Amino acid sequence: MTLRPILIHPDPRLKKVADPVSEITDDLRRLADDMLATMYDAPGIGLAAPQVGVLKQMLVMDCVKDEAAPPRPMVLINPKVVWSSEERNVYEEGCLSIPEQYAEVERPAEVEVAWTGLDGKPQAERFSGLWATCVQHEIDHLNGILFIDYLKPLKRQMITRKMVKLKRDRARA
Ligand code: K1U
Ligand code: ZN
Repeated sequence: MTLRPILIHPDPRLKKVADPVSEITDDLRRLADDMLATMYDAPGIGLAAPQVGVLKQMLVMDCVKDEAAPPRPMVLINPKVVWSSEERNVYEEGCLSIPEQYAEVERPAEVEVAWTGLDGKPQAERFSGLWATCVQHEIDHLNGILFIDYLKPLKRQMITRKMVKLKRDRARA
């Protein structure tokens, strides 16, 4: 298992629509293991394949907050939101591709998502709370959408400028 570098915004790969997965291969299983390890290491509660430079429709997440509770690592291949609640929820989101920047984003409070598991079987589940926020944030990544795309242009530009500077400073170090 390998920790993969996480792309930092702005990067053209974070703005592309990822390709559907057509076959579950050993390479894809390795990618899922690497993504989970990279997510836990960051630390984060979710990670989408484009964030590690792989333009495939796959995401991982684990939103278990209680440290005494067992972890619940999930791998979702070709996930689709098949139902959204009318009720909406505001959550202060972060993103591993936009480090140390947080902003409130409003999304449906509950969603039902259908996907293919690593075993190739179809699955579906209704998510609420942090799980609902996270799965929508990650599915957005698969469609080239970042949480800052929901913010006012001025705030988005300010964050983007900070990220350009962060990347420049990291490249110099
Ligand atoms: O997709 C990503 O960049 C991961 C992102 C997921 C996310 C966070 C908050 C709301 C929606 C989606 C993160 O994991 S940012 C880090 C984070 O939220 C966190 C880190 C350590 C402990 C708990 C949370
Ligand atoms: Zn993100």
